[in-house]
Amino acid sequence: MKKLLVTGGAGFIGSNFVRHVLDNTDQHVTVLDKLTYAGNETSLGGLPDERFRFVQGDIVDAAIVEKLVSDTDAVVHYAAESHNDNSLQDPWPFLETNIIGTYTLLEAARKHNKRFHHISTDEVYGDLELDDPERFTDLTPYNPSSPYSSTKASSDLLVRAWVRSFGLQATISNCSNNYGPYQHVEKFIPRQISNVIDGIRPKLYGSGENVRDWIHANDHSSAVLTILEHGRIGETYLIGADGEKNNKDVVELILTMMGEPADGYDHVVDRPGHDLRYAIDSTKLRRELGWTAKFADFESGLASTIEWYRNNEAWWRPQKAATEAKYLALGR
Ligand code: NAD
Ligand code: TDX
Repeated sequence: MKKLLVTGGAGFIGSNFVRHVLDNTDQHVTVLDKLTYAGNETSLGGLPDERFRFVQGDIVDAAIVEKLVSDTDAVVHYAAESHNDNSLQDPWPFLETNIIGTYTLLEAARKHNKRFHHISTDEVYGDLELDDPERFTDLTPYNPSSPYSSTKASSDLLVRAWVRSFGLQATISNCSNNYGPYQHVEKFIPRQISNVIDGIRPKLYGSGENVRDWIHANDHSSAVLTILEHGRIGETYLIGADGEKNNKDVVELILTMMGEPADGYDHVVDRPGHDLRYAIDSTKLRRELGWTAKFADFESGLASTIEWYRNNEAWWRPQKAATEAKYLALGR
């Protein structure tokens, strides 16, 4: 493969993957991104012109999708509406982008017989009890809770159907919660870091007992490239780095690392339908494809993420006030 089309490459994880590919391979990358409120072209600054191209456009637009897919060797599909809280306020953009957009890409990949990798989430499996000894595997039944996760589950099922019915050369990955630089300040970790910088007390939904399985975005990117290059067609790989932590512990860690008292946060009204716990068993990816996480130490990854937000206020500042205004209206 010489040419990759990366959808959603101006977002948090997509931009990380683009940098990872350009740094570690000789491939050429075209990004197709609508630049919604979540997209930021400056996340792709300083990339080599001769191997990188940015196209602003919508994955629901069949004409632009077909043109770009016909001119690539493989598609890596990150573009999505990605925030659970937004999906509870207005589900429609999630149906449009996550379902119709994925369908539009699949049809173009089918017509032009292109390799396809679909990026998805562990949220398609629903949630686990805190004491459940089992973790999610690719055999766990789908049981999504939110409009966001149900549209991601729908998109996964479309990919599976295109593999089985049309022989599409596709793989799927379902990853746990990512953290790292360039994440929108609507998400948990950057919201709390930027709150502390602004002298606002961090906001914990409900009791804060909810567990997320954290992985650094750099590890997600290396796993996706491994699957794209070596994954078996038709297979689903779960990506995780054994990073389970409850939200309360993460907030307290952020406060302590930023020199504030560990109890300097507020409990706010819970998210409706809030998933209790996610946990990934990534044995298949590790054993079959030999992938390992390099940034598995959460505390040092968090410290460098805090440092990045301190040093890159110009990147996140334009989004902060509007994001907090939306949360204020929800009482969160
Ligand atoms: P993000 O919201 O930061 O970025 C999404 C990007 O997609 C933005 O650049 C946006 O402009 C673009 N986009 C949205 N709608 C589009 C459309 N119709 N056409 C073209 N571009 C469009 O999201 P993220 O956190 O980087 O997530 C990327 C992918 O990874 C998503 O598919 C998400 O479901 C998946 N994922 C995320 C996480 C996580 O922890 N953030 C974990 C597992 C999987
Ligand atoms: O202010 C907050 N306070 C809080 O307690 C926010 C924004 C969140 N939370 C909680 C809710 C979750 O339990 O923190 C946890 C993480 O919240 P989010 O960052 O919104 O992530 P989550 O809902 O877990 O979903 C994320 O991981 C899976 C991504 O946003 C999804 O795109 C991905 O699929």
